[in-house]
Amino acid sequence: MGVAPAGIEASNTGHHHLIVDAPTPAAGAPIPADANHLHFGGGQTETTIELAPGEHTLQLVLGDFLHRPHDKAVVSEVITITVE
Ligand SMILES: [Cu+2]
Repeated sequence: MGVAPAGIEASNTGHHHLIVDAPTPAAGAPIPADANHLHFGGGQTETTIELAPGEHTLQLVLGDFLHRPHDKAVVSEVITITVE
């Protein structure tokens, strides 16, 4: 898969979404945009975020030009981190 900005329709591309403390987004619907669902619609491939101390889960989900997970979702494992 390649990275393309949101709104750009090209096969086998998408943009990253970082899911924080939320379940894997459902297939076929746009990924919500809120504090738990961060969109990198500019095609960014890195970021810095600040989280409250404690345990958090993180997952990357690639979304298509309309922010929907691909048919056969391209997702990372869910990882758990502890912020001190
Ligand atoms: Cu998006």
